[in-house]
Amino acid sequence: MKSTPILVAAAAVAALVAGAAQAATLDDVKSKGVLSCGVSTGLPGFSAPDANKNWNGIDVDVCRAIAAAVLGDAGKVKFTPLTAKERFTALQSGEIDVLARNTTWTHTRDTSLGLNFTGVHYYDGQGFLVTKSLGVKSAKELDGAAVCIQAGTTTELNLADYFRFNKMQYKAVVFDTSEQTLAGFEANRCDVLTSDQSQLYALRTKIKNAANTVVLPEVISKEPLGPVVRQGDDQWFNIVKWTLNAMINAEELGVSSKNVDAKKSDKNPAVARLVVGTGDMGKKLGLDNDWAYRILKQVGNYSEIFERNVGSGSPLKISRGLNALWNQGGILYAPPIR
Ligand SMILES: N[C@@H](CCC(=O)N[C@@H](CS)C(=O)NCC(=O)O)C(=O)O
Repeated sequence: MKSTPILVAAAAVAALVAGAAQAATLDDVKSKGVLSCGVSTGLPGFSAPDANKNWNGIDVDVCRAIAAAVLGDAGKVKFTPLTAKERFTALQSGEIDVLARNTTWTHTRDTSLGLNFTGVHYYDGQGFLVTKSLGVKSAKELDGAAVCIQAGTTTELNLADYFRFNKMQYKAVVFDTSEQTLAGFEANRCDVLTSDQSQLYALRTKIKNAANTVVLPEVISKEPLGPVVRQGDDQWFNIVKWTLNAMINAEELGVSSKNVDAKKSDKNPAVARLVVGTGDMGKKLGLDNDWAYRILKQVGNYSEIFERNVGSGSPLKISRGLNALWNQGGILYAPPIR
């Protein structure tokens, strides 16, 4: 078939876009001297600014770990707060280098947006928060409820599936940020607030009358949350993926921010590959061989980032559950560094 001018032009644009997508993010980040990380507008435990405008959370620590690996300094991160609706465009357009914003890995997002999920740093699932006075014990009793929800999320899609499948009606009351969603719930604009369960715990820490609310037992979806990059830059994809894997493997190997210096002389070859970079593990990523040492020294292993942000050392007090290591009753399993 002979190509029409329009087809030729379209192919040229596609080639340009592909070329742009292949631009080395690693080089960009190094020349900027800072990592641009897309986070939420404020979600305790995941990504939220404190009174001094310092960002904290498990997503924030993933950003810091990448900066430690790539730039040598976990502090060299510029955080860009994004609503659910804005987040993918910000990554596609190059405004951010990586998205770490409690974002669920789904088929559609991984295939049709020009983006790639690099792994899972928190296994979540969608739940429901109600006031005790509603007198409801199960989500199956929510027929006819008004539901506060955030736009542009998997939450919206799962809610529609769940109610349709269970032959129930609902009225969606839709907001753009979690702050607005919570305010809507507290102002009785809805009977129920639904979101990822971790976020219900996070929001509960902000509710004035938290003791009058209850999280219902049903978990209606799988929400594997992970960092996202653009398609077409395999080196950057590898760096983000192995930053996460380094933190998980470190927990498994008993290496933490506290003992990483002592572990430099450990006899276990797996520990040496991680903290000394034996086998040129850093070079294979396009980094230096101290990449993982810096992640662990400056940010910590997975257990440290979990506990301080969402676990026992945080107001959320979430137990490890599914997010425990595979050999400790959970499903966290990182491929080996070798
Ligand atoms: N994991 C789900 C939900 C993500 C989401 O945006 N959840 C809201 C519910 S609380 C949130 O985090 N808001 C934070 C914000 O407004 O910036 C997804 O990827 O679609």
